Amino acid sequence: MSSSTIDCAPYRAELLALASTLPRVPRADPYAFFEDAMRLADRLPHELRDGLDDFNANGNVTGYLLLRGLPVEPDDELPPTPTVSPPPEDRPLLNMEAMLCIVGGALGLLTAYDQGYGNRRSITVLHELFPTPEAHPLSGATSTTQLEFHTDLSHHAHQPNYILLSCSRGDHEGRAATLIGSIRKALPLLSDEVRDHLFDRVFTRRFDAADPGAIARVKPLYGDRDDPYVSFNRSFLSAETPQDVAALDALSAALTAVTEPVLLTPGDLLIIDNFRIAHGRAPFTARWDGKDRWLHRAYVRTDRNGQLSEADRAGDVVPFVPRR
Ligand SMILES: O=C(O)CCC(=O)C(=O)O
Ligand SMILES: [Fe+2]
Repeated sequence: MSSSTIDCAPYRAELLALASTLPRVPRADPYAFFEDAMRLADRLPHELRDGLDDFNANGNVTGYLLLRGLPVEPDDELPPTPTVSPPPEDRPLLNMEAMLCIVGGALGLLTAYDQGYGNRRSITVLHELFPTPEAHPLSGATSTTQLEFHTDLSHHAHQPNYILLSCSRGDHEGRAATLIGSIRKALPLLSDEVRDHLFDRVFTRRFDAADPGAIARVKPLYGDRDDPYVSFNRSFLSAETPQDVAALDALSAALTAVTEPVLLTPGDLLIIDNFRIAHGRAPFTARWDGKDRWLHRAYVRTDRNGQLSEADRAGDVVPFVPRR
C-alpha cells in the first residue's frame, strides 16, 4: 500500500468496540452525537491516530489519505441504498457513519454549511451520496456522466478543509472511481506565466444558476507560491479573456495529467484535502436494485489559516458567506 493508504483491518475489533459506545441514533441529538465522536477520536488506535495527525499537520503529495478495511456491516445487514435524502431521523447508526464521525473528530470540527443556494432546508453534517433514479437516463447527472474536477464549497469564505467520504457500498462494476488531482503534483506542470495568472487573477464564480447576482470571487491558486492551495471549478469560474481561458485550461490539463483514481469499496474512508486537491468522479451505471453505490460524507473545518474561533463546536451550521 502507498503512504496515502492505511490498512485498518488489524484494528477492526477495536474500532467496532469504540463505535458501539456511540448513541444508536445519530440524528436524534446531533450535538451530543458529535461530541461523543470527538471524545472517541482520542481513543483511536495509536498508529491510526498518528497517521491522521501527521496528515493533518503536513498533508502529503497526493492530497488524500485512504483508510481501508474499516468495520463495515456485511452487505446483507445493510439497509437498501437510499433513493431519497434525508434519511429518516430515527435511522440507526451505520458503522461507516460512526467511522466518518470518529475520524472527522480526530481531524477537526464536523460542520454543516449553508451553501448559499438550494440547501437551506437540509443543512446537516451527515450527507449521503447515491445515484438517483430521477437523474436517469436523461440527465444522468449523478451517475452516467463524469463529475468534473471541483473544490467543494469553493464559493464559501469558510470552505471546509477536509471532505470525508466513507463507503457502505461500491458501484456494481467497479467504475465509479473518485478522481483526485493534487496541486502538489500538478504545479510543476504549469508554466510561470500560467502560475502568475492563476495567483493574481480574481475570477468570478457563479453559485446559483437562477440568480445572476450570486457570485463569489475566487483565486484558483493562493497562499504560498511554492506550495499553493487550489480552488477550482472549471464550469463555474468565469473566464473573461483569452489568458483566463488558457490558464484555466492549463490547470485542468495539469490536474488531469496527475489524476489518481481511487475506487471506493465497502469499509473505505477517503479523506480529501479540499485545499490541495480538486476532485471528481468517473461515470458509472446504476441498477436501482437497492445495492447501488452508497457513500456517507461530512465536511471538517480545522484551524488552518485561523478560521476557527473558540466558541465553534462540532455540529455547528456555518452561515453562508461568499468568498471575496
Ligand atoms: O462521489 C464521489 O466519489 C465524489 C463526490 C463528490 O464530489 C463530493 O462528495 O463532493
Ligand atoms: Fe465534491
